[in-house]
Parts: sequence; C-alpha cells; structure tokens
Amino acid sequence: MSAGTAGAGTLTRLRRLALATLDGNWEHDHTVPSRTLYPHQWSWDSAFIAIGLAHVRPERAWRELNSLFRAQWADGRVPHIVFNPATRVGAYFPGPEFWRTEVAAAAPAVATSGLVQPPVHALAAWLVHRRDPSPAARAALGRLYPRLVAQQRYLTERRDVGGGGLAAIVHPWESGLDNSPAWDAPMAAVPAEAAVMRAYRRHDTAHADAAHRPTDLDYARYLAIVAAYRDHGYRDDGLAGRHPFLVECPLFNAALGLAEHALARIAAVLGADPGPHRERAARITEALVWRLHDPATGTFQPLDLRTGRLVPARTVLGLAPLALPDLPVRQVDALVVEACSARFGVTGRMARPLPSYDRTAPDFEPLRYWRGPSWLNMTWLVRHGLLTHDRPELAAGLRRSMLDLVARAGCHEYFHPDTGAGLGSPAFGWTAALLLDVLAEDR
Ligand code: 2M8
Repeated sequence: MSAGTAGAGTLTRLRRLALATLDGNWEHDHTVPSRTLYPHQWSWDSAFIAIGLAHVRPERAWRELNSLFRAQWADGRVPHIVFNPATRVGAYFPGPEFWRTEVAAAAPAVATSGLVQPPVHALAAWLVHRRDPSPAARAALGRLYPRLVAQQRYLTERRDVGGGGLAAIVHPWESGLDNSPAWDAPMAAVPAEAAVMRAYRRHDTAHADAAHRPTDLDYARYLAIVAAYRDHGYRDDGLAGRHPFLVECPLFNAALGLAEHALARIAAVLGADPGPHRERAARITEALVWRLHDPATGTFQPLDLRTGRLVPARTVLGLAPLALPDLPVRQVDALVVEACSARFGVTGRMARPLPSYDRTAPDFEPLRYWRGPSWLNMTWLVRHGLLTHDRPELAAGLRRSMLDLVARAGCHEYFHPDTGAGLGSPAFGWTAALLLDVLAEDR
C-alpha cells in the first residue's frame, strides 16, 4: 500500500518522523536545513520550515521568521544565509570569511551572505497566521509586516536591473536551484577555472557524494560571481554594466508576485491598505507574462539579461508561475499541459515523483542535485498552484507522491526521480516541514 492511501498508523508515523526531524534541527532561534550540510540559517528554508512548524509549534514558526528578519540589511535585503557564530569555523563553505559582508554599509552586525533567495516569506507569514490567528500571532504579523514590505521594496526597486518590472537574480544561489540546467548558458559566460578550487576546501562533498553535487567548475564560477558582487560592496547600482550573471527567473518573480498577494491579505488583517499590494501583484504578473512567457513552448523561461535571450532549458522553475492567482487562463492551461507532459509527468496517480528538470532531456541527471532529482519544496509549490487554479485531482497526485517519498526514504533533502531513493542530506528541514503541511490537509 502506498502512503498516499495509507491508514492512520502510517500517517501518525510520518507526522512523528517529521516533528522529530524539525526538533532535531532546531538551534536556539532557527532551524538548520541539515546538521551536516547546512549548519546555519537559510532564508527560503526558514520560510518553508515556518509553514510546517505552524501546525505543531506555532510559537517557534514566528521565532524562525523573526530570527531571519533580524538579519535583514538596512537596504531591505534578507540575506540568504545567516551564520551562526557558535558553529565551528569551516563547518560550511563558503563561510563568513569569504563573504566579508562588513565591506557593505547596509550589512547588519551579524555575519550573513550578501545574496537573497526567492521571497516566499510573506506567503509563509500569511499561512502561519491563517493556521493560528490568535492575538499573539496578529501581533507577530504586525511586527513582521514592515520588514516584509522593505524586502519587496529592495527587490522591486534595486533589483529591477532589466527595467521591465521584474527582479533580477545576481547569482544562481539566489534562485535556490543552484545548478539547474537553466543556469548553464548564463554560467558558461562567467570566466573561471575549476583549478581555482584547489585553494579551497569544499565542505559539501565531505558529507554528500560528489557525483550528486555541483561540480568544481560550478563552484569556481559561484565564487567568481560572489567576488564580483562583494568587490563592489554588494551594491546594486551599475550591475547591468559590470556584473557577470544577471537573470530574471520565473520562480523568483512568481514568489515576488505571490508575496504581494500575501501582503494584501496581511494588510487587510492589520487594518492597512491592501490596494497598493494588489496593484503591485498585478504589475508583476503582467511583467512575468510579457517578459518570461515563451509562446513557442507555452511555459515560462528565465531571461538572461546579458544576452537578452530566454534560456531554452525546460526546468521545474518554469512551472512556478502557476502559483499566481491572477495568471491569465491561457498561461494557466499551458502550464498544466507542461506539468502533465512526459517532461514532468504530473497525474492524479503519479508513478514517479516530480523531477526538477525535463526527464526527456538528453542531459537529465537523476542523481545530481537540481539537474533531475525530485524536491519536496518544488512539489509543494506546484501543488499550491494546482490548488489555486482548481485542479484538485492533480494536486492530490502530488500530495500522495510527497507522502510516498518520505514513507519509503525518510526526510531526505532530495529523491531519485525514478526510484524515489533518498539523496543528499538525511533529516532535512523543509522536507519534514512541508510534509507536515500536506499531512494537515486531506486533499
Ligand atoms: C542549497 O544551496 C546552498 C547554497 O545556498 C548550498 O548548496 O550550499 C540549495 O538547495 C538551496 O536552495 C537551499 O536553500 C540550501 C539550504 O538548504 O542548499
């Protein structure tokens, strides 16, 4: 019997496992994604983790979001990593000594990275509040609201490098899908040599199989892009003329639009004006359709601002705009077709989990990180989109697939897209959290 159709015993076991994973990864005021691979706080991980914590530890869900936003920069950016000073030096590469955020006037006192990640935090705050709309939760929401607004302002004003109303990412790490084939073309233009990595010690390959992780050449380029940004004090003015990686990503911008929708609801609860958020949400959706929709394929593709071209690789990033409630019906229908195609295989009865990349592509890699394996956060987001656009049967297929994966392999970081075997880190935070979230629903 699959867990998707499992009895109460299996569901209770899954709930316990997920809770134990989150408790085991709790670290005074935040949850580490993984004790081994990622022993600090990560931005979009914390948002997903808060969504799950809301079901079991609501007070901790707010602490998770608050600790992240305490590290928000003066310019509004929410850093993608907040380093825990109590964690052993060298436990993660690249650590604070590489980022050197003290070069930036806007950086906070605590050590962080200088990059951001998809802004899924307003949605998380809304969902946490919806789960437990107590007076304490309303107060927590009220304290977070201006910070969420500042995050949006940073992204929509300082990061609109292309001038078309979308935010540009300045590093593949900002997409959250680090080595996705979506970044192959823009990354190829970044000058770097794999040999550079001889001067450093990668920490990830000590804990995970190197064949399942980004390559040394990928890392050499990651470091070169960080150095380019850092050496200009992490400033965003003049990026167009000098920065080696500038892309408008469909997932990142779908999150940006979703955040405005969530902020509109939050504003209404707090007695603030939701109107400006609704207007901004509409403008972002319009810009996404105008700039990133590829009429030839019906899906959304990243736009490489350095070449002015859409990236052709069909990855799960392209399905993310489905989560936007105001996406026009034509694009919704086309995305559902794409999701249900042989490339992604979404059905009401999934034989295999949702892959991160087109499984019919010749360079599909079932073991390597974001180049094929299945991830629960993307499955959750696509499911969220299917529910938003009233496709309950397809959404139920993804929910069952999430339950099956964890029932068979545990709370792994990612999963083999054919066999469902667990890959990457065991006891992974957002896998546990998002499992708790879908366990709380019965569709
Ligand atoms: C992965 O990214 C980090 C760099 O940020 C890494 O590989 O070291 C990605 O999967 C990212 O989406 C995630 O937020 C992070 C922590 O789970 O790990």
